[in-house]
Amino acid sequence: MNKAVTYSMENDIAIVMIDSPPVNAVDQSVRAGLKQVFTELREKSGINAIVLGCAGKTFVAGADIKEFNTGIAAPGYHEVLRLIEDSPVPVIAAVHGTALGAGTEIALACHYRVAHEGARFGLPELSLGIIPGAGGTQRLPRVVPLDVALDMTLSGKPLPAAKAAEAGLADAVVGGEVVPAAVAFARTLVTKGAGPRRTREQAVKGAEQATELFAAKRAQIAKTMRNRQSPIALISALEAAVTQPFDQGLQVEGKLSGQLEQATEAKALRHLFYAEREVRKIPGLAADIAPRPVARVGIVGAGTMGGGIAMCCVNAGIPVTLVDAVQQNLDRGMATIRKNYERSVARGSLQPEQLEERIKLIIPSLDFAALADADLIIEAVFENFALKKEIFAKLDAVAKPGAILGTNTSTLDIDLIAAVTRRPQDVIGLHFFSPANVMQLLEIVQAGKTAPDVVVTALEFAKRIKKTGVVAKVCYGFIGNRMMDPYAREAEHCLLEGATPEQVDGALEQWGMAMGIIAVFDMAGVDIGHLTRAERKHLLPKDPGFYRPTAMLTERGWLGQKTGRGYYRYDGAERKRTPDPEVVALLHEEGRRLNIEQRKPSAQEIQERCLYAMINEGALLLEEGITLRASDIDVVYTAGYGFPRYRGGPMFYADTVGLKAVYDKIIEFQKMLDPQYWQPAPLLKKLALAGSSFAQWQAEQSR
Ligand code: T1G
Repeated sequence: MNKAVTYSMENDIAIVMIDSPPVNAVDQSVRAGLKQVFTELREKSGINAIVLGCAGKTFVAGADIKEFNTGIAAPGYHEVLRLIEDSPVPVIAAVHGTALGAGTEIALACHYRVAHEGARFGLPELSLGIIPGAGGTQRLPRVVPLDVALDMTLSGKPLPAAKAAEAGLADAVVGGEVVPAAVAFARTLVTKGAGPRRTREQAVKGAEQATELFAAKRAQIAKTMRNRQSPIALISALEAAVTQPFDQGLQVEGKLSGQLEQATEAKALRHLFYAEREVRKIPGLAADIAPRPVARVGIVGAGTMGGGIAMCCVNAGIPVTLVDAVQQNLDRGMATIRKNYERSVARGSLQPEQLEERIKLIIPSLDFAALADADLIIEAVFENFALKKEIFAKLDAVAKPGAILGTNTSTLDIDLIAAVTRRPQDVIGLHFFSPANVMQLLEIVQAGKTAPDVVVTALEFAKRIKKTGVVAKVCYGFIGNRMMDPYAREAEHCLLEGATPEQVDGALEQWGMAMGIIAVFDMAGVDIGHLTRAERKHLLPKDPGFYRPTAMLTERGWLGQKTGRGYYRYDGAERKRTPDPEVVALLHEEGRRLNIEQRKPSAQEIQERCLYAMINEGALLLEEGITLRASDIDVVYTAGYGFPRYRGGPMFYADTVGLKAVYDKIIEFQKMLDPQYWQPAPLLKKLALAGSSFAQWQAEQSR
């Protein structure tokens, strides 16, 4: 037996255990081990049932993703799973943790499934741009109803054990150790003479609704999963389960799965899988630096951001002291938090008792002294430099020694904020994105004097509150907003050249952005950017057209959704945007007044100008050392800015276009547009002319 898969006997029941840390991902050694053991057990007498379980924190969590780049070495999945399924005695899967991808597929090849109450089953392959490739699309609808199989595979959301049992995916749900429970379950099967229940021999459940189900799902993915191949392939594979015999259905799944694995979409999503784990690794920070304990968090500012951050903490069970200068703000902040949780209860995603537990974890106070026992204090007040400095001076006086002082600023210089304290080493940027209780991204800004263990603590805190923490150094806008500036600058300039807001947003959304940037400005408030730029007027380009549309709308009080009109009009509660001819005429007239050529840029030009300006800024960030890796930029944009995951992030996308093509287009824009904005970043130029890529550059940096 290889060490990845072993078995032992408990009287007439064989207990097979997979042990392949850290998550029992299936690689060649696991498949070979399963083949060897199940072949041996087939020939062994005196066995009446087999239990298959896993050591460690979880049942098989999926195929080893590293194999996608190397190919699946023999024995293949179908050979191994068929061996399990063809066992002459009942095979019972003992499932705990997260049985994802191949994990659920192995469990489906078993005849019965016993799940720990905390276990979850899932087929999240779409999140990797592929479809289940080990029979999942053929076996799942033979165990759960077709509509459940469709929802599980399209959403990729894991199914908790109780719901899995309701659907028929788990035959028993237990509270204690799952392997002994599975052995007991096996014994009952043997006693009652229940033999193998081979999944492939079962009929698809709910096949009679197949036609309308598939039609409805195809319509849904056409709208919500644009530009992607894997969802379409998934429906075809599930359809084969209904229309074809099992073995032919497996072949359809295999063909579709093979086509997807090497497509750009899958490569982009695998890139992000690794990138989202790489962000936690900070070169130069010793791996053994311990995080400081964070048992209580203080938050200054009970507004939208402060309230959202408080929710993130109490959702993770961390008590919060929420401080504001005005009782009315505190009351409004607490009421907003309660209202947000009530919406979750109404949606069924939160139990009423959980709502009260979380609210109880927040102590509102008007007194800064209430922060004295906080281990981490996050300032989340209005973006005003003087106010922030005043607050940090007060925090310096009340916070206990070793407390970490975080600022949620998105644009101000954290070095200068730290300088008003006697503890600059304890000051760090914690830039949440609004709404903080929803958005995944947390930019962790390491100021010049921030201590290494403060960075490590921030990364640990991010994981604890289920955020994706990305470390940045201090510059205007850090990573995300710094790159958003040129991206939005081009979008706005197109409006002065004859394009309309719906053409600009349409081009960006058709390309894959969750929301066009013009509509984003309306949602966030058109004046926000304008006021921030007003604070640094002396640093702005000498260009009357620079963000001129935002200035004009702000001057008129057309601030977006919050005033019922901005670039678009917003009527009714659902805030659906409708074009505003008055704004279009105003901006085109302004463009002519500024002698800007009315070029009416095409959708492709809008996409290239916005995206390549963003990519070029990203290259500057890499050169300046503001960000550690090109893949960190990709994580920032896919986790915090609605950048389509199936394109991998700005820098991965640039590599798929080819840096030489990006560079050549920038040179073309330099001649066609305002050259001050189209100076190629030296790193981009160097890599483009060398035929290299950001990925290669990053790999060389990490050697
Ligand atoms: N392959 C290889 N390594 C993996 C892995 C995987 N599937 N999943 C996790 N790891 C590594 C990860 O890189 C990290 O390594 C360590 O385990 C801990 O991970 C045939 C084709 C299971 C919920 O998509 O969702 O099966 O950085 O930090 O927060 O049809 O990992 O420490 O060196 O994420 O506790 C389907 C992906 C694959 C599951 C655990 N399965 N993994 O979360 O730990 S496709 C997935 C996860 C497939 C079949 C198809 C999570 C987790 P390192 P972690 P965690």
